[in-house]
Amino acid sequence: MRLYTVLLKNTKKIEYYSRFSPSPLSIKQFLEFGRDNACEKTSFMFLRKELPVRLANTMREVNLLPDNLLSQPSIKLVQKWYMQSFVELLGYENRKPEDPQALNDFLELLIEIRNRHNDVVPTMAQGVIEYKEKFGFDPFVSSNIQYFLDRFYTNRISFRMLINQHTLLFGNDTNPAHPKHIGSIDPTCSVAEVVKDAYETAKMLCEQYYLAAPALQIQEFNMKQDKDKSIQAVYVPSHLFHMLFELFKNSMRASVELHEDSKEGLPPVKAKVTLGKEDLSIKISDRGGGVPLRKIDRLFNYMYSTAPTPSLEPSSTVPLAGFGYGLPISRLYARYFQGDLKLYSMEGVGTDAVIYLKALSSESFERLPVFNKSAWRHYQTSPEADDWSNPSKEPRDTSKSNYKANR
Ligand code: P4A
Repeated sequence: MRLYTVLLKNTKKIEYYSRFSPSPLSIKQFLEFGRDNACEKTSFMFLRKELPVRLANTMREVNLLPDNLLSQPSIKLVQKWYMQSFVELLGYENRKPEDPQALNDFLELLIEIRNRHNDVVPTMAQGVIEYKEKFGFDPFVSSNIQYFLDRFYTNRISFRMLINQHTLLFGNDTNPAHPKHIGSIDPTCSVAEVVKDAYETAKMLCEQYYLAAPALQIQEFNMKQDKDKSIQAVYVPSHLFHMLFELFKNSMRASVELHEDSKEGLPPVKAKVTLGKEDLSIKISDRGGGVPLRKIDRLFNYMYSTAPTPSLEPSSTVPLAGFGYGLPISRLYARYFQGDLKLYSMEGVGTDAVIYLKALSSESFERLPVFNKSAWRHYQTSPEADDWSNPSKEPRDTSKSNYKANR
């Protein structure tokens, strides 16, 4: 086939698959499917449709980004990876699930795709840097990027979740360290253990860099199960670790930098794990001096927190940078299964960070972006005049002719 025929065919396929909405699964469904004699054929038949649907939905949305951003080489590279993976998955549209070769090839392909997409996050970040260097910080483009990357990275988290479940359940790489796990899910995940684990890992980095680290105090309140029973969740421990590790790095950095020269020593970082009927909540509290409310949003802003120094290497100079995309992506992990991550800071004293998870695995449905008219509209709106007053312009000095037109 000639090149444009191939391109036309792929465009048509993306259009076709993007018209389906992704099918969200709950942790309970992941668990039940993986537990009772999981069927590779069933998984294959679900994924050969669902993975292209999820890819196509996000690829349509990439195309809505501003041209100045889309034309950056890093973004082009990411688009190429997505297109290649999409086309490779289409190769299974007509394969027979009864053919063991098809199942094996499919499993290999999923591993290849996972590896191909390993560096999507730093590469997209590089694209944002390239854009910022050429065009500067633009609040309108920043809010576009915020909306887009939140959806794009959520899609990526979900895509990897599906791939990991399939390869862990049906590959020979079944997790020998965690025989109880169902794919990447721990049906009896001890939350306090993950808290300790994330703390210890952050502590090592903190001590390397600052030669000191705050202590940890953990408290548990199990208000649902046996009061003296330590709190368990049905959850993906790696997701929980990712979020907690990020929060501990931030708390340690703030604490050490505030108390470096004080004689009283470092105040401990406190973790409180609670379980109610609906929520499982984890609070990480520090006395690191806090962040003023005005600056809290910036901690979650992709464009703002992308360092202007272009370097794709892992920043070995500041091991506790804790930044880049740590917080915004941690919040996406929490929201992915219907939870959330919030910062409550009191300037001058310290910060409480709370991770909220659903207590019930039957309520933890994947929260997935859908490409539709409403999403499309988000990229079309032009910057308008603010509909709230701007304090810096008031009171107006009517003696001089400095009235500002509203539009
Ligand atoms: N106070 N509190 C936090 C930070 C400061 C904080 C902070 C100065 C700011 C930036 C940063 C790391 C820490 C905290 C806990 C959090 C988040 C912020 O979860 O104590 O990295 C750029």
